[in-house]
Amino acid sequence: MRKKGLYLLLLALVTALLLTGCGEQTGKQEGKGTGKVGEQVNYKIIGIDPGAGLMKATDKALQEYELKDWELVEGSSAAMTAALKKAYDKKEPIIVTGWTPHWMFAKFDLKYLKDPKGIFGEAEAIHTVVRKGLKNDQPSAYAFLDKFYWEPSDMESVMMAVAEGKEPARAAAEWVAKNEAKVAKWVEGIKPVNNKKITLAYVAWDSEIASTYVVANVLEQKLGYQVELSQVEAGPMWAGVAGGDVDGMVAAWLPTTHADYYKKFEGKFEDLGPNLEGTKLGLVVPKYMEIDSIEDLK
Ligand code: PBE
Repeated sequence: MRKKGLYLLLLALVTALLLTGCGEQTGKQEGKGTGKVGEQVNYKIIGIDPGAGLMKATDKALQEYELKDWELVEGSSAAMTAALKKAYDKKEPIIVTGWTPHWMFAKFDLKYLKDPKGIFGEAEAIHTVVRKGLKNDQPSAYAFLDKFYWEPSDMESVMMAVAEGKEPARAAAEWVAKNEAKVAKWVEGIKPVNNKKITLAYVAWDSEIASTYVVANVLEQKLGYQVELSQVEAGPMWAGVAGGDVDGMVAAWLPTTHADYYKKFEGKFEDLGPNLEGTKLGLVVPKYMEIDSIEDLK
């Protein structure tokens, strides 16, 4: 009787151990993405706002790599990073549309999927674009916008502060205070104005929230402007500057990402050139996923 009980207990223990072992293995396989990545992520790529050039590039990638079963999910930058964080915390597989500069690469261990067909383009630059006539109407703002140029690491530090919960205006003000010398060069020799109004358009991309609030802070604090920020979609941002309804923006990704908008409105705006160089776009996954190329999604 006692022997039988012991035997049964042992059997139960061994069975339990075996089951746990098997369960663990399955879990591991799923998390690491061996086999069918598509099934693990329901053939979904988590996108951002539909007007983003990144979304058009991803649509093109789905075609060019013949990923017929796949769906690009529209949303927003905020929804994308929220989905990424949720999956990452649980070590679950996820594929998102991503770009650099972005705080997510500092917060999470991520990698770009290789893009052998070059659909997402080479490194490009973010340009400052203003309405025609701004040079005459608002020479001080124009001179500063023309001068505005910073490094990816500058933008990232503002982005990071916002990602960690700071109000964008506060994060921008703190960055400006910490970078006196750089800011002084941007406004050197420019005459401040007395409370003139100026409107900047931007899209709620984390990178552009950072740059736009920094530029607004400098216009207000160093040059005496009263800045109105207009948060819109990418199409209306370009249309606003081209139509003269807004004075300018610092969010034009060129020559590739916003090529359509650039062509559509060509001749109706003034391109002041790069304010940041060395960007990148693509499909991004956590490093714990065992895929390396967009081709692995087939
Ligand atoms: N982005 C960030 C934008 C430009 C800035 C890469 C998401 C886009 O795709 O249009």
